[in-house]
Amino acid sequence: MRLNRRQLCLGAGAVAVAPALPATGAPAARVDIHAFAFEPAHVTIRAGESIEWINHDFAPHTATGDEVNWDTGELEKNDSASLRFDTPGTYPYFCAYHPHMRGMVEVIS
Ligand SMILES: [Cu+2]
Repeated sequence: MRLNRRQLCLGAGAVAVAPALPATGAPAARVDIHAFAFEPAHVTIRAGESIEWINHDFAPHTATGDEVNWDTGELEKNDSASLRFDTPGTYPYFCAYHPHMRGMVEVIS
């Protein structure tokens, strides 16, 4: 995945360690971004597993945590990004360009 300047700044300013890190290994789940929606909108993985987001729209999208402490960076059409979640919890997220686009990552132990 590509780290951009905005992500690096977010990382440096975050109080806690970002809950999502670059993926290692194959993703355990995939979220398709299609017609301005995350599909599926709710994904459950185990701690240490990764999720891959793929944008199928012409419009750019992101998956950005509600606390803005993690995101995929901008995904153009056919771009993908994978992030690993190590800590159990629920991580609601949105698209930075279209905040009505909502999703939820649930990480179980
Ligand atoms: Cu979007």
